[in-house]
Amino acid sequence: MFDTLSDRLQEALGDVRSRGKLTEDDINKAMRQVRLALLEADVNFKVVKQFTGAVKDRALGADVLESLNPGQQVVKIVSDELTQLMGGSGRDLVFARGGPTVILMAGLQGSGKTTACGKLARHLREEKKLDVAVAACDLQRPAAVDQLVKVGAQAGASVYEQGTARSPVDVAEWALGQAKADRRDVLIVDTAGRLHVDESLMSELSEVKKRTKPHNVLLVLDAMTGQDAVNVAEAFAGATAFDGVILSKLDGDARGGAALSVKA
Ligand SMILES: Nc1nc2c(ncn2[C@@H]2O[C@H](COP(=O)(O)OP(=O)(O)OP(=O)(O)O)[C@@H](O)[C@H]2O)c(=O)[nH]1
Ligand SMILES: [Mg+2]
Repeated sequence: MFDTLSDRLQEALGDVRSRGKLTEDDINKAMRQVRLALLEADVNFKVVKQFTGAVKDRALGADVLESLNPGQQVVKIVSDELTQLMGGSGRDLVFARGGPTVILMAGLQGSGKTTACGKLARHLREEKKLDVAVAACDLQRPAAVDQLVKVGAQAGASVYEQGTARSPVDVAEWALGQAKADRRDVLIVDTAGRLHVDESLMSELSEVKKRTKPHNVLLVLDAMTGQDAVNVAEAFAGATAFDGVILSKLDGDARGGAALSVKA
């Protein structure tokens, strides 16, 4: 998915790269191409503006144009800034010192929360050798519990569920107690989605948060929704704090710009 963007950027910088000498005009021309490439990849326009501005400032300053290979320096600046945009050093999950590390999954309906629970559980089990449990706290749809039971089992995680009779908040609290008693390393809490970021979703989430005190709240966003994912992230950020974002469905034909935009 990022391949298309990468190709377009290579193309945009092709002319600059091979030049022995560069003028401000050359930089401007190249930045116009870079801007187009990013916009076509569905990157938020504010992000694009900031990005090309930062690259230009650095390229025009600090003797880059007078250096021996200005083209390659400009390419390096673009690559540096892209890395920074993608998260720089990146953020890892926070792990609890004793007792289970709680990870709360939040997101809109169908964004990929339950699937992400399974993927994360498998990753933590296989790569970090952790004992992982998942908690079925999506009680909006009766089938949601069954789905997590299946996904959890496939990932080799224990599944804590109590059907749909109790409230999601009670199940969450109960599951945390179980995870402690069973000495699990990690508890991943699957929650219900809603069609929109609305009050009932947010109050349920904040109640679950209060009772389980998660070390990590992860917002799951559907990459296929493109720029709308950015709006959802903003709406969530306005209502409740989250520590990280999981972008689902990146294997689809999404243009990927959302990934670069959400970070900003
Ligand atoms: N191709 C692809 N499909 C995905 C991915 N993640 C989720 N899906 C599909 O998207 C649909 C919704 O995924 P779920 O994980 O059930 O989403 P959810 O957020 O738990 O949905 P609700 O519980 O209804 O709020 C399912 O059909 C998944 O198979 C992904 O990374 N790639
Ligand atoms: Mg689900």
